[in-house]
Amino acid sequence: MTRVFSGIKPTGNVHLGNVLGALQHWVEDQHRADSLYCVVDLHALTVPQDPDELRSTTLRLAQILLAMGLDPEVCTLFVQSHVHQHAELAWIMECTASYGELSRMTQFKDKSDKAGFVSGGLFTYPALMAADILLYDTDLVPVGDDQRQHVELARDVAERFNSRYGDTFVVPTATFPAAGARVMDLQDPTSKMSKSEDTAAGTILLLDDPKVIEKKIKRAVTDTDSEVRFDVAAKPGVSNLLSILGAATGRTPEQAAEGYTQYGPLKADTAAAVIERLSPIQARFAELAADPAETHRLLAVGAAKAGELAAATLTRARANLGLLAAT
Ligand code: ATP
Ligand code: LTN
Repeated sequence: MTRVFSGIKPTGNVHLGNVLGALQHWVEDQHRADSLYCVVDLHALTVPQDPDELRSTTLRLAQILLAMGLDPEVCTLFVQSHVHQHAELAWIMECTASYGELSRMTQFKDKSDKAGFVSGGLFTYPALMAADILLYDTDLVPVGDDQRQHVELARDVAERFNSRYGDTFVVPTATFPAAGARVMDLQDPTSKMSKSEDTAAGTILLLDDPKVIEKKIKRAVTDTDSEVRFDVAAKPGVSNLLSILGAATGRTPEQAAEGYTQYGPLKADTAAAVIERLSPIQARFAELAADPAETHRLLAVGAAKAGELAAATLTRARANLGLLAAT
């Protein structure tokens, strides 16, 4: 059976871009493949975190994933740091990736230009991501467009390791959702909606109140003429609304554009579609948040399942590398 792996960082608040660009596909995929989904808390450490905040954000993110419909009986849901093999294989991946490859990562360039403190981890982050993926003999890695380069690196590193040390890792392939692959900031539709660089008015949070969602969409930046048409280069604001409306209702942006001649009704319908999509998730989240012990229990089951697979792969990698077996 095809093996799928993906991860999400427990930083900031889950937003509509995460939901439409990634998480809703995870929920669908879990029934089609042998899927593992991971709250990648070690990845959050590339920038300094407040410990209490990190703990609660990690738990809350797991609850959001469960609320969205990830079913621990169907897929494997776990927290990255609960499976120690991630950090261990990451070192091996750092030693397999080249400095030049890591230097070419555009996300590192973007983030390091903006950050005051640039950690070593921010630079080597793609090696940890490669470890996440390769530990599980992953075939497919569903990600947003922004992660394309990182998955490409994981492929290159897997191939290099296999050719140096013999067949060890499955070479993964990235997959990208057709609709809503990139949800843009409502106030700045040329940059992506993001957890860490959010503009409050331009980011719709999964747990936003319906009234807030309505207001944010009503105030979304549109374009100077008044034509409703999907054209990302010429009309980024309107195209973003069409991507959102399409992804929230299972259609392409072009299909979503049909019948609209004005921005007002497009915004009203987009807000209604987003609220209808998010409300049931919010209700289920409230139930889970009231019983944290149950989430901890489910995460322990996930970590045990993931740990077994990870241990087998790491043992194989260690042996092929020539690390002396501990007896
Ligand atoms: P950060 O801003 O800290 O990089 P993020 O909001 O991009 O965070 P991640 O945790 O990096 O979120 O990503 C989780 C998943 O959501 C990834 O698959 C990513 O590609 C996807 N994703 C993130 N932002 C968007 C977006 N605006 N549109 C579509 N998908 C997105
Ligand atoms: N880097 C990704 C999150 C991530 C991931 C992964 C995604 C970490 N490890 C493994 C897919 C597979 C991000 O920032 N969205």
